[in-house]
Amino acid sequence: DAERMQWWEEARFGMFIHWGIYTVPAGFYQGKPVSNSAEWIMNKGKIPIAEYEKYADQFNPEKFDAKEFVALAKQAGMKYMVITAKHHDGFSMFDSKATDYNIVDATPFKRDVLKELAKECQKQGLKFGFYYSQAQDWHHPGGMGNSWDKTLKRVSSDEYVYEKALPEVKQLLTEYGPIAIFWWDTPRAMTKSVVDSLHHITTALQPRIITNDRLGDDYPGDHKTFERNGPRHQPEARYWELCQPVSGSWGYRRDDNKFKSIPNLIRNLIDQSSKGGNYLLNVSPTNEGVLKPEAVERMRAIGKWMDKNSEA
Ligand code: JFZ
Repeated sequence: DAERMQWWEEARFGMFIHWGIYTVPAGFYQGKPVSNSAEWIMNKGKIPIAEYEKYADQFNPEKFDAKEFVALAKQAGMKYMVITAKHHDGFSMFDSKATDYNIVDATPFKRDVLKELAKECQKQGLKFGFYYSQAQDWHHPGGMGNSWDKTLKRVSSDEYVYEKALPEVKQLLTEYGPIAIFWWDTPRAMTKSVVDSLHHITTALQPRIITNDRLGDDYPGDHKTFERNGPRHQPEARYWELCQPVSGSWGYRRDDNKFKSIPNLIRNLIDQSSKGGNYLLNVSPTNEGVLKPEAVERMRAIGKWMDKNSEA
């Protein structure tokens, strides 16, 4: 186990990417800003499924270049990358076989960005992994979390997992090369048997995979996850990670200018790593597929600091 965790323990710094069709409304619904992180807009704005689906028609991030993203992460000194394969809104950012509600079948863009990033990470020597919202799915009638769309004809959560989550997880672990990390999020009350299945399929298909602690109660995973300004003291856990957005929101919203200062980011990195933890710093690609210049500037500055301070 220690051997499996070795690269992760030495990595210290990774890139988190929250990207989805919520970058089309980019924090605004019916002309008004919707509070909270951009990827929650469907929930916070109580947007009906049929209406939210239309954002997919407008999602065409033609400036996206996987090579540039991976190179930027590398240059910043990051050793791994974790991207949202499916967030709570239920939209699959890859060529899902389980649903047409995905980036290839439902957008004019038609490119599998996860495949592009997986290939590029392998080429440039970065570890690659997926964030996957296993419990919340506001688009599927068995997914959890959607209490506002009364047109949803409810089915059981098990049905959702067997129809969508399990097949998608299986696909992500078999068609995208070596997957270093599976990052679960927001556990909710699902039956023990489906949670067990999600866990077993993940470790069976990629035995060296590293998982976080957000699958469900019975699964502490390999490492603990802390959020934003979470504990900065030395936690008891041997393996832990602090995740934080570089600005105010995980997903891109056009009014988000709360970029953390460069000294603050460098201090956070030193703080985590000196206490034995990893720092997963989130960036938010826009609906054009690029990062805001403020984010790029910060990655480059961290990289410069790394170069200057690393031993020859
Ligand atoms: C979750 C998501 O809901 C959010 O959109 C984002 O993806 C983030 C990384 O994870 O939000 C959480 C989950 C757990 C805590 C806080 C926010 N927590 O434990 O404090």
